Amino acid sequence: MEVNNKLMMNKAKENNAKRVFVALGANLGEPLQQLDAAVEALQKVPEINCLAMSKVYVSKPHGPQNQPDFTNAVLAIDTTLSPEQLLDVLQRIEIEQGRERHEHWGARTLDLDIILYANQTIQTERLTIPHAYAHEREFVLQPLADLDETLVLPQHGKITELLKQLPTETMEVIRDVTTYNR
Ligand code: A4P
Ligand code: MG
Repeated sequence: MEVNNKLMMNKAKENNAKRVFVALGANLGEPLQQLDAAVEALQKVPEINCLAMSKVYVSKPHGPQNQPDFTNAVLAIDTTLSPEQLLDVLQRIEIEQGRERHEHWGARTLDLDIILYANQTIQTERLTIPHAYAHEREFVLQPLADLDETLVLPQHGKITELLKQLPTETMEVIRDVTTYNR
């Protein structure tokens, strides 16, 4: 089903929740199933309302090259959780889905990153929001654009402008629909 951004915006206002975008990534096991399982797990959290999942993309790893290609997507949610509470939930799901941590920027069964939390800029020991590398990653910005082309990354600008500098053609679309998950 196509995403209706207006509908999404109205909902956030109604229940006073924050609109948040979570990046999903995996390159071990069954990556696409890992992403879908993560969305299902997030839907089960009472304080989280999953609104829409972007198209799903496969691309070469940024960083160390001696690892499998990554599967990536972005999920739009509304949540009443604080950024730290949401991070706790994401890390719990990463662990429950068997994530193994080896090297920085290395292979993983599931990586869940908070890309945007409303229009807030956050810098704490545990959290950098917007995500520190979002502005230079086509595998984050293109799925964000699938969900809402008008998004702006605080301090970096419009995602459509940032995307013009990036090699989006190198990504393969493996699921060509933006889906509601309710
Ligand atoms: N942290 C800080 N800010 C955030 C945030 N906005 N969201 C902290 C989530 N976590 C945040 O992360 C380490 C710490 O980051 C967390 O404990 C949290 O407090 P991590 O996931 O445990 O470890 P990491 O792998 O060292 O870092 P990170 O940042 O998740 O890795 P990246 O930057 O996501 O890089 N290439 C392709 N094509 N696709 C990919 O998805 N991913 C990576 C991983 C590299 N190359 C890739 C991809
Ligand atoms: Mg992470």
